[in-house]
Amino acid sequence: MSAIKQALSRCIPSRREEIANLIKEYGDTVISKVTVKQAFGGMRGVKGLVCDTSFVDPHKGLIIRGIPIAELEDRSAEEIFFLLVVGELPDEKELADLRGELFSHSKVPAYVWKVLRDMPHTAHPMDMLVTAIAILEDRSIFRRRYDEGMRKEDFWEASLEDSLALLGKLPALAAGVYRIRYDKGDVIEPDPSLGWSENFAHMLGNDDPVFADLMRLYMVLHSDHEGGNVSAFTSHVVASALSDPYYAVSAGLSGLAGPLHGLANQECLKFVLEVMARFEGPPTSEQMEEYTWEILNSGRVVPGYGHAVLRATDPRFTAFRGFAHEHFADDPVFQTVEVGFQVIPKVLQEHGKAVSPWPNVDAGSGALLYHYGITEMRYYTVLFSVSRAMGICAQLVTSRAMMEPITRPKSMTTQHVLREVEEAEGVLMASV
Ligand code: NMX
Ligand code: MLT
Repeated sequence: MSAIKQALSRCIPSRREEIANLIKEYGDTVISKVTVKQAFGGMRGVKGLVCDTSFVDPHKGLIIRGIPIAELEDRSAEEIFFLLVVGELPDEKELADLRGELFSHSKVPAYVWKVLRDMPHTAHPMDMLVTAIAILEDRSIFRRRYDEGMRKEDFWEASLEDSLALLGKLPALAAGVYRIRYDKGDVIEPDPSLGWSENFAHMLGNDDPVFADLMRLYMVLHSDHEGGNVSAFTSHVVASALSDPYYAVSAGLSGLAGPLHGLANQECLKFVLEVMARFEGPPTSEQMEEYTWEILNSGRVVPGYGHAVLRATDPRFTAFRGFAHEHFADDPVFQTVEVGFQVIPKVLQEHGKAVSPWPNVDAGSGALLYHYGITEMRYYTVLFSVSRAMGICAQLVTSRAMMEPITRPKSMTTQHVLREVEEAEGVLMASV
C-alpha cells in the first residue's frame, strides 16, 4: 500500500466519526442564509459546501490545511498534494514514496499521443488536455471496481489510485500538448531522477534550474483554492454522481478553460502585450490608466483583477512578483505588470463596479512564463490545470473518504422567488 494511502487510512475513522456526530447533534443548526440577490448572483457568499483541503480568507488568501500559502512557497508539489489529501506534510520516507508512485504512472499510452496528434492544428491546448484526460477514462480503477460491487467505505481507495495514476501522467501529457501543438519536436521522456514539477519543466524542453524552480512554485501556488471555485465545484458535483476522477477532472478543467476563471492568465498576457505594442514598450502610469479605461469603457473586464472571495491582493500574485523581482526585475513584460499593479486597482475603484480591485493569481504569472520562453499564451491555462488537478483530486478523495452523498441543491423558478418575497415582506409582487 502506498504511503499516502496508509496515512489517509489512519485519519479516516476519526474524521468520519467527527462528522457523523456533528450531523447527529447539530444537523439543524443554521450556518448560512440565502438572499434573493445571492440566488440570482452566482450564489456568491452562500455557505453551503464543505471543503477541508483549503480555505480562502478574503484578506489573507489561500490557507492550505491551516497553513498560509506564503509559508508553503518553498515546498515541492508532491508535499503540497500530500498535505491536501492527508492534512499533514509528509516525512522524508512518505515523500520519496509518493514521488516514486507518481513516477511509476508517468507513461502515457500511445493511443493518447495519436489522438492528440490527429487533433486540428487550431485546437486550443486546453481542448487537447481535456480530451487526453477524458480518453484515459478507460483505465479507471474506480469504475472497474464499482462494476464489481465495491463497498461505499472503499470508494476513496479506488479514487486515490485513479488520482495518482492521472496525476502521474499529467506533466508528461501537458508537456506533450505543448510540444505537439507548437511543433517543438518529439515528446520528451520523463527523467526518474527528477521530481514531479521538475520533470514537467524538463519535458517542456527547458532544463534551466531557475525555470524548474518557477514550475515548482507555479504548481504549489495554483494547487487548490477551496471548494467553490468553478473548476473545483464542477469536479465535486460530477464526482458526487460517482463519476470517476477522469470524468471529474476533465469536467472541472473545462470550467478552468473559461476566461473568467483559469483562462484569465492567457488574457492577462494578451492585455500586457497589447499595452506594450500600443506604447512601444512598458507604459507610463498615465498610458496604463488610459488603456485600462479603454477596456472598461468597451464593456470588457480587466483580466487578472477582481475576485469572488478575495478582498485584498492575492498572496499568490505577491509570490510570483517576489520571484520576478529576484530573478529579472528589469524584464519589460514584468515591468508592464508592475505598472498595472500600481495603476489598475485605482482605476477599478474609480470605475466602481468590481467589488475587489486587487490583482488575483493570473495578473502576473504569464510575464514569468514569457521571460523563460513560453510565449504561447494559449498554453498558460494548461499549466494552471496540471497544478489544479492536485486540488481537485484531493477534494474528490476526501469527499469519497467522508462518504458524501450526491450534490443536488434545490432550484426555484422566478415565480417561486416572487412568492417567497411576498410571504417574507408582506407585499404583492407583479408577475414576470
Ligand atoms: N474588470 C472589470 N469589471 C470587473 C472586474 C474586472 N477585473 N471584476 C469585476 N468586474 C465587474 C463584474 O463584471 C460585475 O459587473 P456587472 O455588474 O456588469 O456584471 C461587477 O464588477 C461586480 O462583480 P464582482 O462581484 O466584483 O465580481 P464577481 O465575483 O462577479 O466575479 C471575477 C469575479 C474574478 C469573475 C471578476 O472579478 C472578473 O471577471 N475578473 C477578471 C477576470 C479574471 O481575472 N478572472 C480570474 C480569476 C482568478 N482565477 O484564476 O480564476
Ligand atoms: C482559483 O484559484 O480558483 C481562482 O482564484 C478563482 C476562485 O477562487 O474563485
